[in-house]
Amino acid sequence: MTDERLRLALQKSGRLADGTFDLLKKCGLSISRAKDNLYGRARELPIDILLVRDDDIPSLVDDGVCDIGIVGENVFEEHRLGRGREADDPAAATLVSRLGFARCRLMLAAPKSWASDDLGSYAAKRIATSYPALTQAFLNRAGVAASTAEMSGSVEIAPKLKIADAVCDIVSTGATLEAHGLKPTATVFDSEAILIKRPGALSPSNQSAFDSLMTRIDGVIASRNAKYVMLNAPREAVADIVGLLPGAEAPTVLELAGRDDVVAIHAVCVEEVFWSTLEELKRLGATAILVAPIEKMMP
Ligand code: PRT
Ligand code: ZN
Repeated sequence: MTDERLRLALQKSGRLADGTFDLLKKCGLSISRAKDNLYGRARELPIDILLVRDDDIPSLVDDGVCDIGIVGENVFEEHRLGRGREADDPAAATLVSRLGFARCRLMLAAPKSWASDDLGSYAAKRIATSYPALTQAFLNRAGVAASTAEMSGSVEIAPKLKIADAVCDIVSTGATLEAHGLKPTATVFDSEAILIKRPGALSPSNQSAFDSLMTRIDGVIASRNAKYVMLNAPREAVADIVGLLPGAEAPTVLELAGRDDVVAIHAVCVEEVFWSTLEELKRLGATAILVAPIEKMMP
C-alpha cells in the first residue's frame, strides 16, 4: 500500500464479497490478489485493496487507514451510532453512494406464540441483536422501553436458549426466522451495500482515481436495469406508446421506408421493462418489439 494509490477496503468473503467483486469487474477492474489474500491491487486504475471482515471496514475508513470502503449500510450505521457520530460529522466517514446489492432489512422478530404484533409488546422485553445501537435508537424513537443483549452471531436461537425474549436481526428471505419459530413484526433499518469515503481531502492523484471509479460505478448502476427498446408503432399511437415506456426520456421516432402509417421508436428505458408492459405495448398496436440489454452507460 502506498500513498500514491487509492486504498479501498472490501469484505474478504461473505455476503458482500460476490456483489462487490462483480461490481468492480463491471467497472473494468481486474483485481490481482496477494498470496496471503489480505491485499489486492487493481490493474487498470491506481487502487490498492485491503481484504478484511466487514465489521472492520467503517473504522478503517473513519480512521483514514483506507480512503474508501464498500460495506453494508447496517454495519456502517451501527458503527456511526456506536461512536456517537452525527451523519454529517466532517471528521467521520461519509456515505458516497448506495450500490443496489446485498439488500436486506434489520427487523424486530418475536416468537410466533406472542399474541400481538404491536411494537408495545416488546416493552420491558430483552432483545438479542448484533445491532444494539440501531435497535435501541429505533426503540427510543418508538417510545418502547426494552433492553438489548448483544450477540455476534446466531441471534435467532436466543429466544429458544432463553437468552432473550425476542430478536432484532438481518432478514433477507425470512426463511431463517421462520425455521426458528419467529415472526418479523417491524423494520428497524433498510440496508444495501454502500460506498463510504474517509474524512478529509484526497491527494490530487487519488482524487482522480476516485472520480474515475465513481463515474464507472454510477454507469454500472444506471445501466443495471436499463434496456434499449426498439419497436414499430402506428403513427397515431406514438404518444400513448412513449408514455408506457418506463423511465424513457426523449425517445427517437424514425420514419420507416415506404410506410406512412407506421414509425419506429427507439428508447433507453432506465427502469425495469416488465412483460406486462410489453403486452400493453402490443395492445396499443406496437409490433416487432425488441428489448436489448445495455452494457455500459455514461451520461
Ligand atoms: O466474515 P464477515 O464478518 O466479513 O461477514 P459476516 O458474517 O459478519 O457478514 P455476512 O457476509 O453474512 O453479511 C455481510 C452483509 O451482507 C450484512 O452486513 C448485510 O449488510 C448483508 N446481508 C444481506 C446479509 C443478508 N443479506 C443476510 N441474509 N447479512 C446477513 N444475512 C443473514 C442474517 O443474519 C440471517 O442469519 O442471513 C440470515 C437470514 O437470511 P434469510 O434469507 O433466511 O432471511
Ligand atoms: Zn461481520
